[in-house]
Amino acid sequence: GQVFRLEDYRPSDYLIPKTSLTFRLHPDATVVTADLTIARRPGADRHSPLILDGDDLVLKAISIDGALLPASAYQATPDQLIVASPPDAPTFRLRLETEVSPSANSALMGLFRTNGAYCTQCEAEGFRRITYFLDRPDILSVYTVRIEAPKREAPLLLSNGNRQETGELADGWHFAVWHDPFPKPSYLFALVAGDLGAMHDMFTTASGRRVELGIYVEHGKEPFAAYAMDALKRSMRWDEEVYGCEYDLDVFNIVAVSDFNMGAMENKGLNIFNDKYVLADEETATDADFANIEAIIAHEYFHNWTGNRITCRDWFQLCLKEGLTVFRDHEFSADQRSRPVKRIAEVRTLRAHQFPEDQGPLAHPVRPRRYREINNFYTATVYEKGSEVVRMIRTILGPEGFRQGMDLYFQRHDGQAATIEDFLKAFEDASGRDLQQFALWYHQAGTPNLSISTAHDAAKREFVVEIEQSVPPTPSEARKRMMHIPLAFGLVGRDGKDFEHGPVEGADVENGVIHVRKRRHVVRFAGIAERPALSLNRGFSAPITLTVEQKPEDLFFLARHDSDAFSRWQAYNSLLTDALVAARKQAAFAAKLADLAGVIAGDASLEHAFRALALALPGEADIAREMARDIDPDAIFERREALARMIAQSNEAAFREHYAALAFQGRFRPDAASAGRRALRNTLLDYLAPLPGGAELASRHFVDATNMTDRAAALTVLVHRHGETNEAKAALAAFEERHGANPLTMDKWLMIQATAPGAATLDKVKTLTRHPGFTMSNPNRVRALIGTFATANQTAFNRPDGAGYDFFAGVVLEIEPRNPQLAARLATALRSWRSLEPVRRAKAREALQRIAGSDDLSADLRDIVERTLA
Ligand code: BAL
Ligand code: ZN
Repeated sequence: GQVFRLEDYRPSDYLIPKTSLTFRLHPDATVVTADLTIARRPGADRHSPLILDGDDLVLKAISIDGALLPASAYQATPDQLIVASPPDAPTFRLRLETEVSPSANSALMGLFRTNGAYCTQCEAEGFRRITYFLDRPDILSVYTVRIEAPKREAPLLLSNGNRQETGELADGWHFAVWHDPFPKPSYLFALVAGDLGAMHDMFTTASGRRVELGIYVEHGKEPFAAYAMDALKRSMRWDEEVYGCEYDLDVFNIVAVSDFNMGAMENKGLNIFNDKYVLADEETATDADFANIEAIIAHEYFHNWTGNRITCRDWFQLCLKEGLTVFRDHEFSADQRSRPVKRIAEVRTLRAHQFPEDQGPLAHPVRPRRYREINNFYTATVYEKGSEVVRMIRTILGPEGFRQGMDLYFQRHDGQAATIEDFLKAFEDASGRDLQQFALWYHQAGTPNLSISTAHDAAKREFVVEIEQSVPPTPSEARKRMMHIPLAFGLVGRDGKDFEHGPVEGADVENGVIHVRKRRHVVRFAGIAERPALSLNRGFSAPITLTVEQKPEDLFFLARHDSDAFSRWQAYNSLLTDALVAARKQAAFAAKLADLAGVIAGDASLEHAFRALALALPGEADIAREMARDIDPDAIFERREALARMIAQSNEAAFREHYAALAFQGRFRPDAASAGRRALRNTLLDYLAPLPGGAELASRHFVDATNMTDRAAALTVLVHRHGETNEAKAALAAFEERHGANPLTMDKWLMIQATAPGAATLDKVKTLTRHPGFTMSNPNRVRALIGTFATANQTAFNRPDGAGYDFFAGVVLEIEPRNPQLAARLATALRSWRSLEPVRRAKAREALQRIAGSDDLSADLRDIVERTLA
């Protein structure tokens, strides 16, 4: 396939200042009329042809300035429309008529049907499946959209912007006209038509603009939108208070649909959501679902300024909107919930998703330089590492400098399609800082490592920290340059307070941050009388790995006393990881770990959620990542179980007592504190489950549960630890009986079974593909059953006989013709195949080769498997 390169960017010779669209909706034959005002870009060649993008289109009619175009004047294929000699006038009108079939559109890109409604998804290149267009993000156009449909079938007609006109038509049809005054790229176009229920509210912006808010859902689901609506209003207020960003239209609508490839989409004034990230109540959604809804509602809303008002010049700049907007939603959640708990959760996610990507065959820079299929670059690197890079800019500039940089970015680039260079320049100009070396974070792939050793000289009262930087090679980047790494730190004294140090030599150190810029630094801190415990990468100031020569007693000390909550969590987590990776046999070490678990579980000065996160053992995939090669998932599973049992046994009485004390009878609340209490109690249940009476305890927890968080946690414990018992079978049946009619809740039922450890789960998953609630045509179902099996079931997916991979390859190939994007995303589950032990490695490669060798692969899936095998 074609490779697109950053250095090949050229502005288009033509612009489309105005776009008028008319949709006459029909399930199999929707007629789309596009009336485009086209202008030649000043300075462009007068003789250049007009070349518009298409994808799978049928052209029905074409005219320019009112005159039909003779066949000799243009060339139309499903993928392209070329007008060889467009009029030599400053502007002209091109009118196109295309016909598309929403019901035949199973790829869920362009205009498609979901639950009887019409819906669009245009990012990144879906608009060209609706009409021929300059479908690239630097073509900003003002849209007017007229939608016509039978009133009975589609009483609701929505598009971007403000509603301008509505009216009746013959034969029971009606229409609505929407106008969006803000020029936007085609990927932000959206249309929804159907018969949906609504929840309405109002928001008054800081300057007094009254905004009508609407959330549209399936009839009967309106009450499930209440939490999302509340999150939306809090997001709107937060963006005003923290960034001075106000909403700019008279309406803001959100539509929840059940068939959607992405989590959600930020179309101007009309966000479209996967219903999983809108619908919630205590009976159907877990605390994690509530937190995700809050974060994603905020994320899509925040795109209005970072993505929509300022968009991307080209798709290489995707992180310009995504990394920045993830950073903004992270900060929003931190402000709404608990900052340290949120930070720990972010880092766990980054390590679980981005680190393996950065350390495997699909590694790419935050701003890639080339792609074959842009859909495959909506990655953890672009999103999550992209957010970490923005966070580092704030660390380097300080909060005020960062805000000044953001203000300048908004002021300079509002209404434009910008680049990462523009973004960095705004921070450089606002702060006077040089970010040239820092910019490598955007250009260079791979997770940097800092290797650190320390020495203390009591006579000289000097503490010396030696730092060595390395950046591992990644595909097509063998040699790396040294990065600018802001390393937050503390020198912790015996009283738990940070030492005030004297002058520092060997690196720039300011506000508790060492600026690592070279391969090697020897940093000398004067005025340190006693050997401190070194607390490093506080708050996870840089997305790196650390190799530290550190005494375990320092980590035990930091786990109790570090003033930085993240680092306290990190210290204990490092000890657990050590115990799991090195399988330290010293009983004394393990006993100290278990003691500390008891202390953390009962420490009332710590938030419940923090305690739950600290007690959660590193996952099997986390341990595998630390081991890096020759991974045997069964051995990792056994070690992890053994450590969990040891911690539980030595704290049994205390854990039972805390578990009982955390029971709560009051009214359900989804807030962070209540969720934290449930999280800790459910973590303790997981520890107690393998002990005598565990199945009965979990069964009682299940029966007594008054909300989905507790019910799902108990079901997980029963199915994963006591799967063969009557208690587990009864609970599965009771869950199905209670929630069988709600697909989103049944996704949890599928997911819990798909992640049960052990080889036998494979057959269970195969059986579940035939369950009436499962279908390969809904992305959420596929991700719940197949996606979690492949990404979160280390033992069953990685069966040494290769049967897990083989089944998986078959499913990927089955989904591929229907929905290439979903198939490609699933296939990334095999990206770490090279780190497996030789037997599994060979089997995984066979599965990848089987996919690669199949005929007619889509560009999406071919790109993933070829890079994975390269
Ligand atoms: N732009 C795609 C969905 C999102 O990141 O908001
Ligand atoms: Zn986004």
